[in-house]
Amino acid sequence: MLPAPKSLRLHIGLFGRRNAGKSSLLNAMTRQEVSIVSEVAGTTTDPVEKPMELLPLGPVLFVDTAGIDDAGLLGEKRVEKTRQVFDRTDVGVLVVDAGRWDEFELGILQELGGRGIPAVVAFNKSDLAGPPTALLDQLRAAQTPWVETVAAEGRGLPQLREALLHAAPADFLRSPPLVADLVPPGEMAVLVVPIDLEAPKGRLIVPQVQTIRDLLDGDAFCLVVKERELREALGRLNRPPALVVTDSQAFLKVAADTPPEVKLTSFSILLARQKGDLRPLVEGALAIDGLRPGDRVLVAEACSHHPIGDDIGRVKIPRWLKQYVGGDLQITTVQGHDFPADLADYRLVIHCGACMLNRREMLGRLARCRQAGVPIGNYGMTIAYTLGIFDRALAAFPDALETYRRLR
Ligand SMILES: Nc1nc2c(ncn2[C@@H]2O[C@H](COP(=O)(O)OP(=O)(O)OP(=O)(O)O)[C@@H](O)[C@H]2O)c(=O)[nH]1
Ligand SMILES: [Mg+2]
Repeated sequence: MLPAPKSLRLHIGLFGRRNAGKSSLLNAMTRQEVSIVSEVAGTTTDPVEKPMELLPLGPVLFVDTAGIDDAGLLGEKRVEKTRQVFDRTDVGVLVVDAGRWDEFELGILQELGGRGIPAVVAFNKSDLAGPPTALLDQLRAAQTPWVETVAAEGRGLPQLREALLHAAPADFLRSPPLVADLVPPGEMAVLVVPIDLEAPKGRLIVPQVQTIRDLLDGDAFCLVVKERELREALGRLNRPPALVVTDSQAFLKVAADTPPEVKLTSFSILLARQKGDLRPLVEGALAIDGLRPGDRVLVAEACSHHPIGDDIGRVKIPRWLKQYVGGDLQITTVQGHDFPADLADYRLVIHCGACMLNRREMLGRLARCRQAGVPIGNYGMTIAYTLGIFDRALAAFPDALETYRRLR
């Protein structure tokens, strides 16, 4: 895969007075010595650019700038260069020096605000001094997000990452394709849709409908069958489909009835890719091996459907996990927008495909799990893993498969 071109990266500009720690923050975020750091005010003169993959946001470009409280002739030139950076900034980070706040800081916020650029305030050197409470009240009233950091020690960086995720403009978080990239125009996908007790009367559920729509948008064909009819339906095709997508509850039967050379995945895996990122979810699936009887597991479901019968989140996944672990587990289920702020007690989180969440919210949950050091898996991936068909379920996604091979 080619690295993302610069133009597609979220440009994050670092602004603030000289010596506030802008370059130190950049180096801490990238874990590299990208910019020169020194106690001499005015160390950075020209803007320094650094592309990186900032999880969970994706490809970004940091732009470190010269402090713009500069005086003198050389200062004017630096200020001019820094001003140009505003023109290409998608999100601005105002780096504040040990709580020091006057018209410079206010001016930067106004500059960003006037251009409609979202801002995050990083109160750096918070080991020396924090922000005054009156200022925090003002920021709160203006709905300006802020975090406290100690760049030199890497403190506050996960919080800064999450604040950047929330501040990023919506179109940067535009979702990757659901399925159309996996099925070329003129090729066929077979969708396996069990009609069980939980299937709503007279209609299909959101992931199924969205998959059909995406295939049509991509000029592909699609054939929709129940799991019982799959083998017969495949037998009637005069060439194999490009992809079989199943409800993950029918994974085992569908894997048995689909020829091994045909790519196979589940609706919840397709959704998980579109709404989030499959790579951390691979780690989550592997973490099942580390579960022990008595461990706490959080099952998170984005929709608020009324569970009946053998509900996947409440009955089936808990049952499969307990069988796999060989003992009881303490399972908590949350639905809708509920997601605990404190994840520290959980050994594992298992999430649905998140068709009812937007990408920002799902990426935020991935970030929160990462920050808490708690692995997060996905319904379909968990089921595929426990059934021993993980390779097959990931075959359509080279990135995720690569992560799996590396971690295994
Ligand atoms: N105590 C403390 N010192 C810090 C922190 N972050 C940076 N510093 C120190 O502050 C000084 C300035 O850091 P830089 O990263 O060069 O600051 P800058 O904002 O890039 O400065 P210019 O490029 O001159 O505008 C250096 O001596 C850093 O080691 C922090 O969180 N706490
Ligand atoms: Mg600098």
